[in-house]
Amino acid sequence: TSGERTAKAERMFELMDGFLKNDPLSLQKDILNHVEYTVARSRFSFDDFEAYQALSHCIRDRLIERWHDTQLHFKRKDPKRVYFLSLEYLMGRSLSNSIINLGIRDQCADALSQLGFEFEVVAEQEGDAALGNGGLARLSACQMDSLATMDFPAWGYGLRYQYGLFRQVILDGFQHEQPDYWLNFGNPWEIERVHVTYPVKFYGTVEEEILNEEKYQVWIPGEMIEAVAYDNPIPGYGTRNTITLRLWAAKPSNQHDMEAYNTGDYIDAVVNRQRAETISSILYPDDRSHQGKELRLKQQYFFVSASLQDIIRRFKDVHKDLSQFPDKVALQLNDTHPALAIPEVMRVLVDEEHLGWNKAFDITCKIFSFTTHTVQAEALEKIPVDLLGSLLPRHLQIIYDINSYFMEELKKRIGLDYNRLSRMSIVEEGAVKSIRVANLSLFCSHTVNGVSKLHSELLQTRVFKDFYELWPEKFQYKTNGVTQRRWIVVSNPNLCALISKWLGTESWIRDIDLLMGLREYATDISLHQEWQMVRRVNKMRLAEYIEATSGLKVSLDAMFDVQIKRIHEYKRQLLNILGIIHRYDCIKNMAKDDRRKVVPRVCIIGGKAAPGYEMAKKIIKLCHAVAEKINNDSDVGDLLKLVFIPDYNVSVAELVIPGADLSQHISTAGHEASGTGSMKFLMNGCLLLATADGSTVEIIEEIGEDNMFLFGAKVHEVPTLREKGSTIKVPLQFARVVRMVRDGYFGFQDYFKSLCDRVEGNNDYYLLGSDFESYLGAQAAADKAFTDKEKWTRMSILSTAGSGRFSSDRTIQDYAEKTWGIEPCRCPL
Ligand code: BZD
Repeated sequence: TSGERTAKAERMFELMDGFLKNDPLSLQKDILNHVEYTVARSRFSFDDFEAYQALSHCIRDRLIERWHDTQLHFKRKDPKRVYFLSLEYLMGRSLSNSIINLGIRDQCADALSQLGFEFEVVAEQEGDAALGNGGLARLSACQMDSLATMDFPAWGYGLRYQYGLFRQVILDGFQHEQPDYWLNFGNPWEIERVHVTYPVKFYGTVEEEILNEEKYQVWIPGEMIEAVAYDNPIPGYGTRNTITLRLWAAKPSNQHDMEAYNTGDYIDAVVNRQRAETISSILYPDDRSHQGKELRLKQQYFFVSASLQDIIRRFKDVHKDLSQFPDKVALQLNDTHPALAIPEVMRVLVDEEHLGWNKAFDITCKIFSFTTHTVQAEALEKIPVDLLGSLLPRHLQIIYDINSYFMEELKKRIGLDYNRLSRMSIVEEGAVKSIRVANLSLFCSHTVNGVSKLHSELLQTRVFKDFYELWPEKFQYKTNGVTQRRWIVVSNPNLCALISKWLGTESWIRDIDLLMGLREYATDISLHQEWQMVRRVNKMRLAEYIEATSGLKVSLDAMFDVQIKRIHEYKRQLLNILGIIHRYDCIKNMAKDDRRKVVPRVCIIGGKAAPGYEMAKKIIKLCHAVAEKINNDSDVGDLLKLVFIPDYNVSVAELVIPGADLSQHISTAGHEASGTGSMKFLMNGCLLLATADGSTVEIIEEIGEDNMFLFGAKVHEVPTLREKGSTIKVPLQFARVVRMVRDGYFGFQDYFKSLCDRVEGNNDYYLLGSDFESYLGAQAAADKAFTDKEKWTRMSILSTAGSGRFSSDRTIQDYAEKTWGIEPCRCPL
């Protein structure tokens, strides 16, 4: 009876001694217990890493308590849930973040210090979880933090890659990639769910079957692989809610075993089994091109199929009738990567649940929403039909069926405009017949979101113009955001304390709009002093890191000028480097006396190039070649330094961003869908030097042009400039710096030739030449502002004060209301 069950539960809770306690003494006991029994080291001798392991297990225990309660609460309340489907998550480190969100940072620091350890040192033992490439993947991580903090009933689904994003090693200035076998040292943040497994099918054939006089398609698969769940609890801040990020790993299915016994070829059978695991073994490191590789497609379907089985099972635990599915479930596609979920839902509803096609399609279109993260039409994913037909024959049929229906609907709207029909078709009839995944996602989702206002306009007027004209109501946008928990509270504790002190509350950590309150003190001299002090300490920390990684000593009085992000031609790291060459050239040609007027700079660049992206790799090499020259030139001294920070990742960002005075976001207008790095710098009071691209347009709306250094062609000017091509007059300085590279001033003349070709005449697609003068102007304005300490500090305070709109809390609130239709479901304390 239920009375007996309650009594039993109470008795067990008593035996457990209630919930774990968070006072420093209890924490010490728990840490020592984990040292002894989990890490299996002696409590008399353990090092920083073992202390990290033990503390992590203490925190994990506490997360699990809250996580259980949250899941139980969701189950009882049965609210509509959102399922966030993403192939990539860049979580970074978990320890500090979890401790902050649990609200026990001081207690943990105390406990450690009484055991003879230092919190910061222990936290630094942790490696990054880097299951993603760049902005898209870090955005997923920020959004998970907001979903948990804001009590939304949400699940994240993804893949548990054994190898995360490669480690970047620089040898002689060249990038080399090393595998990131991140699970080597164990991962305390995941919980293996050996019993949560689903079979995922591949290959085979489709046969027709007749059941009760109805025809059904039956997929007879040729291969079966098992998906095992690994749960990563995601704690919210200031709430008990702790949600799940469920990542799937591939393991061989037991079905294979039967064959092995039959054939008697034991060794081969086992080796074959092993191969199954390759599906989740490696993250694709390319964030631009889609190569139509079978393994990638397998990853996508593997992840989608396991997630949907899990989601449908959870739904069916409580509900019988699948027509209620849209009332209880929202499925969010993070870019087109999980779009196979669309034909998969159709397959389950039609082939397995035996719903009629129309009914199934109606349900499907009500549950999916889709967010795109790109601007370039060329970057849109395509799946070769042959590949899809062999790997997922039934899904190909379903996509064809959807497309026929789509074409019929279209003809009703636009008649026989064949050009337009073929542009909009889900199937592309080209040299390689392919599926246009974006078109599939657009047609079958109720909502498509852009990631900034400008991006959304470009989607409507260029990339998805045809669709927008017919279904304008589907188009929304949600400007990206980042979580202030990680990007201020965890990574910049001094600034965090300062903000709380001046606002007289810590509430801004959950309610970011309160940051605006800082505007009131933007000219207050005592805030200025404290603000400058915090910034200086952060610069010191960064300078130490630079010295440790590159041996270079940098002056704290110099302006720290940072550009960190993936290396791409459109992001124009090359423009930055050419600007640095120009600065160097100017210093060299100056009279000694004039050099005193130069504002000293430390230019910091960091980022990874996709392994097959030749131009990006050349840009990294050029940066090193130029640094070599400048940093060893005694004429220049502290006036100019150039540092490349190797192996840029989330935890490097946490260190670099708080120490930056100026940061660069200088993509050619119209190419950066949003950009989220800028938001992190903004929150930390770093001034921006930027083009009017992506989210910068909205940052201008918040802080005003006066508080940043804006330059470059505007979006609407770009097409004309491109048409003009080589007839544009590029400034002499530009020709000169390119010439220096061409002539071998920095060595490697042959190697850099193609890079120089890329930015001259008609080839200058990203408009480095035509933007150069205005870029130098913005740089000069930054120099001038930097010499006026008061002005700079005011701009810095106003940047932080104006960053509220760029919290992922706001993004998620918007999604919840306008796209997913979900409400908070807060677990009682
Ligand atoms: O997504 C990025 C955009 O370039 C940024 O402008 C934007 O701010 C962020 C978040 O919306 N896109 C990516 O990061 N894309 C990828 O990483 C990616 C990965 C695999 C395949 C294709 C693209």
